[in-house]
Amino acid sequence: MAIERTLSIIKPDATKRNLTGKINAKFEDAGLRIIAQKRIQLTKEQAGAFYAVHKERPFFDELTTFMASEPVVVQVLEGESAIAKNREVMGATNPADAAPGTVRAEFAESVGENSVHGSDAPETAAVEIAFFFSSLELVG
Ligand code: DAT
Ligand code: MG
Repeated sequence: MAIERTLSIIKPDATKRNLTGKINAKFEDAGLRIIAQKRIQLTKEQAGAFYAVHKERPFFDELTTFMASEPVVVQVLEGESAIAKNREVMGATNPADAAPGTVRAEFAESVGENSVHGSDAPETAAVEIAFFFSSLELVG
């Protein structure tokens, strides 16, 4: 067990429905601390760079168009086992499979418009945090 940092994104379907506060409450209730946060509008190119790992997937165009469709809130969450804990709070990628009480079970609209992103491993968390934040913006 260790204190970790993970990159979270509150996606366009959720910012559009004014759900940022409700989602943040779930993170904080789970013991995750929001140590950096900003609201930004991604271009389709920036969304593509962030999700480059998925560029060969059939849903890549849909995903990047969606991520650039409305503002997103990017944030860094810190806490004990923050990467796995955040994935637990998020729930499964497809909201139909997400456990009750998770962000995706409560708020996601579909597998594509699923309200939140969370890093999946320490290596990807480091790269994804650096994609959006400088070290001076991380106030733990
Ligand atoms: P996660 O966001 O749970 O880490 P992922 O990394 O497999 O899931 O996929 C990244 C995003 O791509 C996911 O949040 C929504 C979109 N996506 C994944 N599978 C999809 C599908 N079958 N159809 C449409 N969008 C999909
Ligand atoms: Mg993923």
